[in-house]
Amino acid sequence: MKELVSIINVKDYVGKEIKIGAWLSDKSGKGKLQFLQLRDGTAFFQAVVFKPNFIEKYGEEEGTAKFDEIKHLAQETSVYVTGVVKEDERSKFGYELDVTDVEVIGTSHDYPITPKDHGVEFLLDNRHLWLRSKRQMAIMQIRNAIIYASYDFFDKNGFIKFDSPILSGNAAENTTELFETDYFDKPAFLSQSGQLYLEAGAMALGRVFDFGPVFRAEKSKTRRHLTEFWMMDAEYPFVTHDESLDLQEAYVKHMIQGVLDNASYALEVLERDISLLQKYVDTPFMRVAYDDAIDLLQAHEADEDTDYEHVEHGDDFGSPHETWLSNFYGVPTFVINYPASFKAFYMKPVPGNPERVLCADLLAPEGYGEIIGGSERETDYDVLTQKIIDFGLDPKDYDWYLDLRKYGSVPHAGFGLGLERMVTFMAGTEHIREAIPFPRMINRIKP
Ligand code: ATP
Ligand code: AMO
Repeated sequence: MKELVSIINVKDYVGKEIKIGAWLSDKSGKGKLQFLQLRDGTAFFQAVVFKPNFIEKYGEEEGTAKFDEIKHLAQETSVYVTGVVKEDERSKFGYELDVTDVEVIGTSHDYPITPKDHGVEFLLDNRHLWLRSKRQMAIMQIRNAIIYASYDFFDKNGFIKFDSPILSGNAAENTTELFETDYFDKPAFLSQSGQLYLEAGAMALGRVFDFGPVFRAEKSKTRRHLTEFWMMDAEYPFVTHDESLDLQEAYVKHMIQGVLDNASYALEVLERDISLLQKYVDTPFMRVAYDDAIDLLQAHEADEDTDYEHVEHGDDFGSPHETWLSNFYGVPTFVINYPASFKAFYMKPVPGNPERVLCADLLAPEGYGEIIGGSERETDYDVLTQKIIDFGLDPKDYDWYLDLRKYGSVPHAGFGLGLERMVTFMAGTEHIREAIPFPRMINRIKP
């Protein structure tokens, strides 16, 4: 069989006859012409079927029969299409395929997702098919580019991939969003973050990272929350929090550049502003103290364009505050030194200011909100034990974690990036549900 060419590569075959394996996503035309919209997962592309060419090649009877068969192909029929690649400005792709043969592989009937607009609940019910759309293909390609850029970044910066468990005997972040399961008559929890295990990894192997699914029983519906999402977590010893911010900035820039370099077709499909993304790579990120962010929010809360509630120093931000700040700053911005009161137990206090902790959330620009949470970790055994008690947790559950402070405790820091938040930001999508193949949300676990 003739070797198949991926649609994304057809530009390398101008003037040549090629064969592609694809699905028919749409079809139009009349009379002697049929336009086939083909997709193969790498890109979408138009093939043109011209009846006189078929008659010339196969004779009147066979040529007409072949042309008529093509005319009646249903959406999502799978086909091998052979044709000659031609440059054509009228085609959105810049190229077209002048078809010489179409071979049906699998038929299709009454495909539910027609080219008209469908409601989002209908599309989510049909997520297994919705993934075939051009936009969803583009988002998944961006997701892939981010994952590859992440591995590349950590590898180049001396990090080892260290896999933390999914089933755990203790909470990592908070106890309100835990999924509990039965583990041979004892309670176990699905991981909310690999961080605590990564800290053990950092004391054993130095720079470590982990990339895997995490689970949070998020009770509310927002456009930024899933109940199952993928987290890129990193941890490293002998580092201060400022140095950690430098690394996070370099990491985010590396991912953006990776998307620009390796997912340009997807960015084009999504009509993402390339120059804006390039600006984020070329401009230093901002660093703003939490208390300054509160002052800013307070100063603007009476403005016409704000729709957030009043916040006091010491309050957590709500999504509307994050959205506003993230729009205001215009470039990715670290908000640092949040109040200890609503952050996790393992964070180290700011020297001389025990009410604030050495942590940062990275807010993406354009209203996308938080994409990274990170901190310098508490290193003192007694202080950490007391913090665990103050948070209403049982130090016995954390004995192994406390051991890390008993045997050669060192300053260390780390951070976690929510992959789907990054995908949403890069793809410029409205809602996080499109950033993962099969989204899990409060009311949705199927398909
Ligand atoms: P995220 O913050 O986005 O949940 P996180 O795990 O770091 O990630 P927190 O630090 O606990 O969460 O919360 C920070 C902010 O995130 C909250 O102030 C709020 O803006 C938003 N947020 C968190 N959980 C929810 C939720 N379930 N619904 C709406 N907004 C939320
Ligand atoms: P944090 O709780 O801030 O930090 O989570 C890290 C990042 O995970 C993403 N995220 C989510 N994405 C989708 N759906 C959700 N429900 C959701 N919740 C969080 C966000 C967030 O910035 N252990 C620390 C990390 C560390 O310090 O190493 C942690 O889990 O992008």
